[in-house]
Amino acid sequence: MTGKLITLEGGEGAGKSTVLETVRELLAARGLNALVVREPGGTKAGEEIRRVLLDTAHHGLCAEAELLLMFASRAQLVRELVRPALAAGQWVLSDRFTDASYAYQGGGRGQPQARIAELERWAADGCVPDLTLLLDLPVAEGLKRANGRGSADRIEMETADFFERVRAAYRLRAAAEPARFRVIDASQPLTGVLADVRIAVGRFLDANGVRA
Ligand code: Z5A
Repeated sequence: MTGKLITLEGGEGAGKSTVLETVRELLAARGLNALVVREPGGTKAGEEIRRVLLDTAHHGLCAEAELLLMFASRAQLVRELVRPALAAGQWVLSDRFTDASYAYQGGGRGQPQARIAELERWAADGCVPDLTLLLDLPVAEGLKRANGRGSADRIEMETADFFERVRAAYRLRAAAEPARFRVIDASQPLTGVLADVRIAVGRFLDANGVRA
C-alpha cells in the first residue's frame, strides 16, 4: 500500500515547526516512521535554492523567478524523496508544500492561479497532499510571534498587507477543499492547538485504517 502525504501550512509564526513534532509522534505511536521534509528545501539542491529564496541580498528577485524557484525545489523534492517514499509505503510529513505557493506567490504576489496549477501538474508531478493542517491565526499575532526570533528573511520582510493576502488565499483553498484541509485555530494557547491537531490526525489515521 502506498504511504500518505501530510502537510502543515500557515502564515508567519503560526506554529508549524512546533506542531510538526507532535504529528510525527502521533504517527510513530501507530507504528508509522514518517519521512519529515520541509519546503523550500528538503534536498541538497533544494536547500541551496532555499538559501537564495530567503537571502535578503536578493530583495529584487521578481515574482516569476520566486515562483519558479519554489517549484524547482519542489520538483527535486518530489522526485528524489517524496514519490519514492510514498511508493515504498512510507508516510511523508512536509512543513509546507504546494498550497504555500498558491498562498504566497498566488495570493501574496498576484501570480495567476492557472500558472501555479500548471506548475503543480508537471513540476510537482501532480503530487497533492492527502491531509493538510492549516494553522490559521490573525496576521498581527503571527508577526508578533515571528518577530521575537531575530532578523527577518527576505519573505518575512514583506508588509502586513502581503501577509493578509496570504492568509486569505490559504482560507479560500481550505474552504474549496474541505475533505483535505483541517483548519486549526492557531491563536489558542499551544495546548489547545495540539489538542485539535491530535483529534484531526487521529481521525485521519482511523479513517485510513491505521491502528495503534
Ligand atoms: N514559501 C513560499 O513563499 N512559497 C512556497 O511555496 C513555500 C514557502 C513552500 C520559508 O518557510 C518561507 O518560504 C516562508 C513561506 C515561503 N516565508 N515566510 N514568511 P518556513 O516555513 O521555513 O518559514 P516560516 O513560515 O517563516 O516558519 P515560521 O515563521 O518558523 O513559522 P512556524 O514554524 O509556523 O512557527 P514556529 O516556529 O513553530 O512558532 C513561532 C513562535 O511562536 C515560536 O516562538 C513558538 O514557540 C511560538 N508559538 C507557536 N505556537 C504558539 C501558540 N499557540 N501560542 C503562543 N506561541 C506560540
